[in-house]
Amino acid sequence: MTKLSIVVGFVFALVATSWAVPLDRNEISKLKLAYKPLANQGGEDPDPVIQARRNFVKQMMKDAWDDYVRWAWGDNELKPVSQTGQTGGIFGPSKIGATIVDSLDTLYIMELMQEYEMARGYVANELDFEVNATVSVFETNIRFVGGFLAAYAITQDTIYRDRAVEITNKLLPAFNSTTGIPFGSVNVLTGETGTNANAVLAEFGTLHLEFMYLSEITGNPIYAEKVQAIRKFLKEIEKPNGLYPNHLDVNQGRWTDDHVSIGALGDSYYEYLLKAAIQLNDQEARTMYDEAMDAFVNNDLVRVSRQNHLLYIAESRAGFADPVVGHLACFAGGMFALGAHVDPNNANADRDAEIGRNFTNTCHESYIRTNTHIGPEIFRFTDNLEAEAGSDGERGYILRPEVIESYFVMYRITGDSKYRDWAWDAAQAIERYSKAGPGRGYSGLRNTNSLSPVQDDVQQTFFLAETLKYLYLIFSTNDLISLDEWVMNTECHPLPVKATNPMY
Ligand code: DMJ
Repeated sequence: MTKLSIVVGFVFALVATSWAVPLDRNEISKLKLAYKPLANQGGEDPDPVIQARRNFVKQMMKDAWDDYVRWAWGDNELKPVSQTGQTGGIFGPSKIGATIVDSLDTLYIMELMQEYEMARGYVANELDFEVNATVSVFETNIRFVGGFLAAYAITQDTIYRDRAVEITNKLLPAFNSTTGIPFGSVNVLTGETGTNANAVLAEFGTLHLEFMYLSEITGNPIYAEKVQAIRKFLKEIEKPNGLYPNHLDVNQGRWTDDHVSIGALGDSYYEYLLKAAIQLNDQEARTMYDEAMDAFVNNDLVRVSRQNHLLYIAESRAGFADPVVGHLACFAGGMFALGAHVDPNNANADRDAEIGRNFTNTCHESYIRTNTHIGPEIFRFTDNLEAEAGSDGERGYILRPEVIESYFVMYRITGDSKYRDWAWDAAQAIERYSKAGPGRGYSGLRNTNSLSPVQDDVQQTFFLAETLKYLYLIFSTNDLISLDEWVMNTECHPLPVKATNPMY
């Protein structure tokens, strides 16, 4: 048992013994102060091979971070080939250090403390949200709000709570639609939302974990009210054949397409239903999650390939199954398995455990069938293709985490060492083909089948927030960010589970 588990256990025992009498907010604060922040808690596996792999991943993080610091400090992303910073895109023309905020908890968990202190200093003294920029509400929530909240939860440093409040308040004007479902983007200086009312399920459906926790730690109910209104709307709206289309008009309150996907545009909505159930024992969320997963199965979207019976989850267009899977969808292997693991008495537990295990295997196949052993952005199932991209345009890799994320969840749940081996194979491939040069950062690839692939010259922030954190944790012992006490937001920022973690 680690020191962290002992302290958590002791504090939790204190809470549990006084469970019969509700605690007031002051008493809870005292308990939270007694909780030792997560630092130097080990998590080191006794096996020297695993230790070496973990150290290797830590060095990857150091290289990615150091190169960003050297060439792009304060910019949102590093261009590791050009050795310069990149702004624009999801955070508009802002320079708000997205890589720094997304990296805070990874640096802390990996005990890169000098680097962490530098990142904290930026958040405390340099980061300025008073910029005339239109940002994605979803991306700002999962990377900035989620990044701050996880940093707050694992360090108890209130600077992160305060900055989470500041940026979330700047997102609130986005909720001024007829339905209360937020517009996709908002100007953080003026509060203007633009006129595009067509919103994405995976965007307005991926706010719940952060907003509920923010209300808890501030005592301000406004954030919880916003996401509870979204939940109510989605619970009540008619879903064709039980399926959620990917787009909705936030003023008219009606679906605007008939495209359904557990990958791009839909993905993290389903993830957050399950994770809200874990975070808060939210039974309504669990029921909606179960109904959504049943709909994928009952509409014949969970299929097997003709060649080798590889299980995959098809998309649906105009009521017809489209046998295509995006890299983004590969998080769902871990999701199905986690859903079965946390609720073993659920009527679908055996089915979902099987889907989780088999779909993770299929995503692994998409990796090992390329020449680089890095999987493509899109893979297909036809008479001629099995878990392979259909064109060069589908063969890119932008440092995404989802396949490694499912390996991590499967390893934590099953203890099967093959998931560590698969993760190691992917880590070595990334080191070999995505590294921009010795000691430098990492880049996406244009074609995962080429043995000398062209690099896309972007080091995505989620590489440091997610891909490297999942790799580090799979080579750590299970008590480092235990899944009994923490639930990962969709950007791999750990948030406390209310029933077991005194930091909730
Ligand atoms: C991340 O920002 C999150 O995981 C999100 O849910 C999906 N896309 C990227 C990574 O691929």
